Amino acid sequence: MRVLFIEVDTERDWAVASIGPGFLAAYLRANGHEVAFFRATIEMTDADVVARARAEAPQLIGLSLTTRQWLRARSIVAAFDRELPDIPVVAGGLHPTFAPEEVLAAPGFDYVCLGEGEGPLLDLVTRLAAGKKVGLLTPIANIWTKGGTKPTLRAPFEPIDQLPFVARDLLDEHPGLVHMTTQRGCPFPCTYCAARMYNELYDDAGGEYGRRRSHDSVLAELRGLRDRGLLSYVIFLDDTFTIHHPWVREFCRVYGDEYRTPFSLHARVETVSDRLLPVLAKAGASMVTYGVESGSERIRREVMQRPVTNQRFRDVFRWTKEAGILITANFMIGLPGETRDDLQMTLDLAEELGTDYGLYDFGYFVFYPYPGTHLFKLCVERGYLPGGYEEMPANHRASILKLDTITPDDIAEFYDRFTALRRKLYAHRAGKTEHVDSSALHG
Ligand code: B12
Ligand code: SF4
Repeated sequence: MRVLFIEVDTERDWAVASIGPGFLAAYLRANGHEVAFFRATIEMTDADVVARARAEAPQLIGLSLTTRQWLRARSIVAAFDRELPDIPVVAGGLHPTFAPEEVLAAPGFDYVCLGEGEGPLLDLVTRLAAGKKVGLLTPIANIWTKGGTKPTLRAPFEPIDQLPFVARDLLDEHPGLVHMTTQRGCPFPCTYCAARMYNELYDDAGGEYGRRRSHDSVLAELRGLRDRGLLSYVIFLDDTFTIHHPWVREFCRVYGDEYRTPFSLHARVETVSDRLLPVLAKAGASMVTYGVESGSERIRREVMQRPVTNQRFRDVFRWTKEAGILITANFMIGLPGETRDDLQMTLDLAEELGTDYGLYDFGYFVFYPYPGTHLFKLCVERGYLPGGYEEMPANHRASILKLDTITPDDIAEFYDRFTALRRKLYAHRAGKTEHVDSSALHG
């Protein structure tokens, strides 16, 4: 069967397309199916996307959707419904997983995949290829059919090493700039995070969502790329690369000996130490992204479930700088319970880390409550979400919430002050030309 994956770009073209379809495509190919891919760039109208999809002659269309991508995807799929009604559409990823009823209610969406997609999508494709129906009487675990009831969930894929390497032709990478994932799942409980909700989803299904590939598997994938001359910089996309130090140390030992190709990673300050950072640096780590999120310890503790002190950020940033690794960080403003004082603390901490503790660059985002998260539920319960919020884009630059402690104007003011601070930081290090990869600065 021929499955077409479409990457739905939102405000600008992303350097890398969704990783999920990259894995799904590899799995389908390994099982004898054909895949195609294209990017619905922002210039394309819905009619353009329809024309391109028609030309690809798929038998199934698959979309991977974050909440940010949802509104545009809905419009595109409505056009499919009118123009290509015979081609079924399946959606997966975070938004369909945590807002499945909303997705299935929209015209043109036939199936939603809940959670991890390899096994469920293969089952769906096999069933459709054989001309069989999928529905109430013939359910597939994880696949929710339009008009059907919520499916059961199968346990996460094990052993994870048996998944084929991601289909890189679907990622749209710049040659040599390699995006890698070594793990799935994150053990931390951040209340704003959609990614970690997969862990909770699977609590009910049995099985642990958190899994990490073996060194052999990761190194073999890198070796294959190097041998084809395609390895000049590695971006580890794992939510927290530095979980489980024995894994990280052994990885650094082998990677450092064999590759020493520069790489970037994401980490939480609780998961690094003054001993681990030099090990990472020696292996080739050139940049690390930390989530700071708030400068208010109260907000981090009471609202975000991130009970770490500001002093820990200062220490870890200093150690990272001393190890010779560039630091980027992400900040968030506009959370429930925040006051203007909290916003000021966040701005102050960003400035302090930038001026005195080696922060090289940062991203700053206005909080948007993602379906499925704890903060989404809190916003619903407290009436912070306005009527019709589903139609408002998740753009991270302006707040859609009606909070009782700060106004949208307060948030907009601090957003502008973050913009000014970032400009100041750039001016501060003007003349330097180091490369910062775009994935490091997303929220
Ligand atoms: C790498 C990454 C990026 C990359 C690539 C994007 C991508 N989607 O892969 C880049 C830098 C482009 C990016 C950008 C952004 N990102 Co980002 N990103 C990630 C990150 C760290 C890893 C994704 C990944 O590698 N997943 C690994 C694969 C294997 O897992 P998966 O995507 O879940 O896919 C599996 C299943 O979901 C399912 N599945 C997925 N798609 C499909 C499709 C079909 C048809 C089926 C059947 C199944 C299926 O099967 C897959 C394989 O098992 C995640 C965090 C995370 N852990 O997901 C955040 C995350 C996805 N990003 C997020 C955000 C907010 C953004 C930005 C909005 C940032 C910003 N503020 O501007 C942008 C928006 C991008 C967009 N177009 O909407 C949020 C999304 C929250 C939400 N509910 O929408 C996340 C969850 C981070 C977070 N903690 O909140 N991101
Ligand atoms: S924000 Fe980062 S550390 Fe927190 S749960 Fe999500 S992925 Fe894990």
